[in-house]
Amino acid sequence: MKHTVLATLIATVCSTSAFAQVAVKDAWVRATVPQQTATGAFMQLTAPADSKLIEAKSSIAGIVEIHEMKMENNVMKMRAVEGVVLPAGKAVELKPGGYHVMLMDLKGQVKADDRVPLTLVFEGRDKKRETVEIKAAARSLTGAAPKAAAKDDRQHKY
Ligand SMILES: [Cu+2]
Repeated sequence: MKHTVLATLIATVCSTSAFAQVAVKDAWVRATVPQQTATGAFMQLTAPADSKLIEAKSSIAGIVEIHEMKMENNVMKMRAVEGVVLPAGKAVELKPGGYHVMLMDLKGQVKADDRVPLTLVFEGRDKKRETVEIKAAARSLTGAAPKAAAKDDRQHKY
């Protein structure tokens, strides 16, 4: 009986926060070499209701922007975007070759296995903002990155 009560309580608490928060999965940051001043953060976002990733911050970078990478005339180009649209319940991928959180003016080298703090700001249709704090694991370039991603890196000048 006690278990049932507790389980119900947990379910209530969890569903409340799940409803309010955008789920962030598999967040990672590309590790850097010394003197490198910028890198990218990648993750999968699933919003419970239509919303938008509008801002990102990190204590390891002086400037953080939301970028989109696209092939234009066979050249991989990236540009800052106002945000990433997150349709309700649909997982949206921030990945090499697509959307990413650009960390610039880095305060130091990002080493593999570092835990990089990221603050993500989302805005719902009602213009209500919500902030999600995460820690993204740094992964090195020489790690098991997919081949397609490695190919993009040669054209994408961080
Ligand atoms: Cu970028």
